[in-house]
Amino acid sequence: MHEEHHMLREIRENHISLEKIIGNTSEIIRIAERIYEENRNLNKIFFVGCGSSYHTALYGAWPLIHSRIKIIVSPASEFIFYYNRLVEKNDLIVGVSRTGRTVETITAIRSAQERGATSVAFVSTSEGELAKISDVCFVADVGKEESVVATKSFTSLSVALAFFSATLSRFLFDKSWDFVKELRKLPILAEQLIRMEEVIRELVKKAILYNAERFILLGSGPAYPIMLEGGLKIRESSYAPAEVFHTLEFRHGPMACINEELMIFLSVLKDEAFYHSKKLLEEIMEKHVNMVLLTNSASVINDKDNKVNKILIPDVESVENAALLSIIPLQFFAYYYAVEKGRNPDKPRFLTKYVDRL
Ligand code: F1P
Repeated sequence: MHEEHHMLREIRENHISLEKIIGNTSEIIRIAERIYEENRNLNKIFFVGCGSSYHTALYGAWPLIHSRIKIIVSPASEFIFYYNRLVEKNDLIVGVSRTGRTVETITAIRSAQERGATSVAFVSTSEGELAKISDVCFVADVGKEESVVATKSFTSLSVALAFFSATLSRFLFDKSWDFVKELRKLPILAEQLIRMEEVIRELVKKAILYNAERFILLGSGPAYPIMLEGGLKIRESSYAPAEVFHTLEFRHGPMACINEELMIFLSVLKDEAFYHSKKLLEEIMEKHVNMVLLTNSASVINDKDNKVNKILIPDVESVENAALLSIIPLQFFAYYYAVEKGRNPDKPRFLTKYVDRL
């Protein structure tokens, strides 16, 4: 029965589409080269998208956020209403969209073009309008994605965009990124996580047993957009409230919401935030909350009584890749939780594959 859902099949295909993207980086390098050559006085870069594609924009802009160039990442709608005023001739706009048909993203690209900006599209099909109107376009070959809920297209477009940003930052500032060197490992590591499907299914059964009805997801740095995406997967496929915060923001209000119905997903990855995320983890543990820890550090907690559910992310060197991989267990969780709740995750109520009205 579960096998019939597109969403499940598509989560299981994450590694295949990642393999295709990583085998096609020369095309992305060509695009970055062209942008660099034709825009020597590049001033600002806007990244826009909606829903999952907005999360891709946030994750994919990360390498450039650490540069001297001005970066503005926003939902495409916010760009149309506010940020487009800031666009000038030497600016670049990057629009992300799985379908290339989302009205806000198309409108954002058009309005930036009218103000003289160069536009790049990251899409998963050349058939949408976005591919046709953009100055440059990268089409990620993710194969068919039939579920309304984006899964493998999210991982592929996110890797493609982050690689593009890292390549541009190499041309512009001679900066190299460790996550780029590790990209080749991603498909195999994704496959390792896909093999954890049964573990996640058990975790969902526990969540049902605990009466978990609400979720909070916490992450920082490049894991923040990934947790945003995990929260969206839960909301879209099961309609359960799933809020997402930057990790330490939890102490600034959300902490008051702890109750028996809550389950917290906390990402603790080995980076600058590690020590502080670990301290928050200990603090939450004292409050006896249902918790799932997503970590690439097996020894992060002393949990002899096995009170905390742990999902071990393969130990890659770069936090960017560890963060990205974390979405796979979250996709499985969202899927199985939805099925347990009697929902059809392929066709969430009131949702369509893309929005065509403003
Ligand atoms: C954007 C999006 C999807 C979401 C929903 C509505 O689509 O927000 O992420 O799942 O179906 O549209 P796109 O611009 O990436 O095609």
